[in-house]
Formats: sequence, structure tokens, C-alpha cells
Amino acid sequence: MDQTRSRSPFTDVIHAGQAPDPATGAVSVPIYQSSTFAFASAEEGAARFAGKDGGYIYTRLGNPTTRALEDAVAILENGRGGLATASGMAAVTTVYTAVLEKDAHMIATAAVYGASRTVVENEYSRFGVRADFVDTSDIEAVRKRLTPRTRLLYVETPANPTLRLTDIRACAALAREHGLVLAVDNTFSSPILQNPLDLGADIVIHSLTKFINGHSDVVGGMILAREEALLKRLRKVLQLMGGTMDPHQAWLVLRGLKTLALRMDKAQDNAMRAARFLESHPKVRWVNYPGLPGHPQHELAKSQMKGFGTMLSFGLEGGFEAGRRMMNAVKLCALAVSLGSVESLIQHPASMTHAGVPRREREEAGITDDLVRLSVGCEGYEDIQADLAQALSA
Ligand code: LCS
Repeated sequence: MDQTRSRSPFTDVIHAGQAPDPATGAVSVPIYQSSTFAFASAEEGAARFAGKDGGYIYTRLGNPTTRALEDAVAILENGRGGLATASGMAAVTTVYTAVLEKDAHMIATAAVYGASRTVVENEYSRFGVRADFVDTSDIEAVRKRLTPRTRLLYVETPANPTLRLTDIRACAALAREHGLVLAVDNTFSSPILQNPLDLGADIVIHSLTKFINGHSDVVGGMILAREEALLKRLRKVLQLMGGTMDPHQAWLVLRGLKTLALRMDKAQDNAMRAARFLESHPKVRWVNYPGLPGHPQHELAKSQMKGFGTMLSFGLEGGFEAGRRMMNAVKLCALAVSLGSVESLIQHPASMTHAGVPRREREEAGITDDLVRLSVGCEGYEDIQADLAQALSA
């Protein structure tokens, strides 16, 4: 990758890593739907396996369509390079596998995406890995959990669905001081709103399923690293474990990526207006949105993010039952998990995604019975507000 981030994000999402095809001039990156690549000679094959000419060998090890997507996101995140994965979880587990050795310890944000926690507790624990899940917005709470075996600090900010922020610069300083790797799941912000590598993180993870693809039609992931040595280590693990991305999947994400900056702009404007509307609604008890001046971490959001995002959560006066009633009443907003799509998506964690989690554990993570999560989409704002208003009065 020889390009760097130098232009407006509106330009980079369209052009970074996506120059016209050198073989044909095709303006849209072609789908190189081939599992294997022929060598012109035995000598060329030998050079390629020795990593000397940078050419392609086999799609699990690298593919030109997938490479275009990796370069594009790496430029947007100011990374040394990117690694596209079959899903966001393939990105998460590749990072865990590459960084953690037997009996290692990690510290992570308590409210991380559920599977990012479950996979440690149920699977990596079999190899002696231990994890502490803490409120990483409190840097002293993180420091207290450090052990001589701690290798990884794994942060999600803003966290899901509480929208609580973690100070990435403070985590980076702590990680440097103690020789830890700092990985940030940047899915909620996308590279348009937050660039953790610029704030000192070593690794960034994205579920491309969300904002970067943005159309509720692809599952995918990406890992970015700041330093060449760590990128190499991650690449080796990914190629061996096999969680790489398919070229057809990569092409769809490249197509979604072109409008990422536009989509973030519109959805973010909608989210700010929806947050203000909900805040003034008599049936709404509270609203979590980092863009509201009353949000306890509004200043931190301003200092590490370039915008406040499109995700918000709010609490209903009527608690659990009101949440269920609202879910049955929405018409425009899709009652669905996932986030970051052109469609507005709404869900009630206490009766849906977190119904199986004991109440005490749920509430410790900030997921109260009255909490509704909304991923604001790109529809006309008036239509979103009208749908929320009619569902709230149901
Ligand atoms: N990281 C975050 C922050 C996520 O929200 C998700 C999925 C993942 C990683 C995993 O990515 P995937 O493998 O699904 O591409 N979040 C989901 C959610 O909030 N509802 O459904 C999935």
C-alpha cells in the first residue's frame, strides 16, 4: 500500500485504494473470482512463495478485489495495512489469537459486543486465557486489574448499547507504560468519525457488516494495525486460521463504502434531531447520545470523535412493558438487531438480545429494562420522527 490519507474522507471513500484496474481500465474494481493464480514460470512461482514479487498465489492468502478494500479502509484509518475477514467476529478472534499466548490475561470493556466476551469466556479459557471485563471509561479501574500476564487491552467506544465512551488516549498511555497491545473496536464510529490509531491504539477492528457496508446485505470484518510487525503477525494468523474474506463479499463492501461519508452525514444529522425530539418527549425518561450537551462524556466525545454518531439509546417511562409495546408499534423502523445501515433499526435488549442474561448482570452493564436501542438510518428525518411519535403513543 503506497497511498496515505491525504484528501477529504468524501474523496477517500471513493478513490483510496480503488484506482482503475491496471489490466483493463475498469473504473469499478473487478471481482477477481478466482481461488488460485497461475505463475508464468517455476521461477516466478518460487519468487512469489518467497514473498519477493508481491503477486497473488491463492485467495485465502490474498486477492486483488479484497486487497482494494483492505487498502481503502487502511487509508481511511491511517493504518499500515488492513486485513479483511469473513465477519467482524473473525477479526476479533484473529486479534485474540495473534496477541494472547497460553495463560495470558486481557482487560476489556464490560459492555463489549456479547460474542467478543463469550468467545473468551467459553473458548479461549480452555487455553488458560483469563479476562477481566471492566468499565474502561474509568482508567484507574483498568489499572487495578493489570497483572504480570496482561497482554491485551480491548476497548469498545462508544460501547453498545450504553453509548459510554472510553478515553482512547489514556488507554494508549497505559498500554505503552505496561507493554500491552491496545485494540479498539471502532465499529460504532466508522473511520469517518473516529481514528483510534491516530490516538495511539495499536489495532483497530471493524465489523464491516455495519456502517462501512451499510446496506444490511453483507457480513464482514477488518483489522488495521499501526506497525508493520504486528500487521505481519495478524496476517499470518488470519491466513492460517482461514477467516479471510471472499472477493465477491469484498466487492459488495467496496460498493457500500463509496457512500459511507454521505451516509454518516445524513444519519448523524437525523440522530441529533431524534435525540432532541426524544429528550423532550413525555414518555421518555432519559436519552443517551454523546451529541447532547448533557451527556456526561460530551467533552470527551468532542475531543476524540469527529462527530457523535448515529446510535442512541433511551429509556421509556413505562419500563419493560412499554419497550415491548413500542417494538410492536414501529412501522418504518425495522425491529431488528445489527446497526449502521441505511434503514433505521430498533430493538429492546431486555426482551430480545439480552433476555437470557440475568437481570443483575444486565443492569451492571447498563442494560436496564426500559432501554431501547436505535440505529438511526438515512430516511427523511420527518418520517423517522413520525414513526417514533406514533410508536411512543401506542
Ligand atoms: N463488534 C461490534 C461492536 C458489533 O456490534 C458486532 C456485531 C461485532 C463486532 C461482530 O461483527 P459481525 O461478526 O456480526 O460482523 N453486532 C451486532 C449487533 O449489535 N447486533 O447484531 C450483531
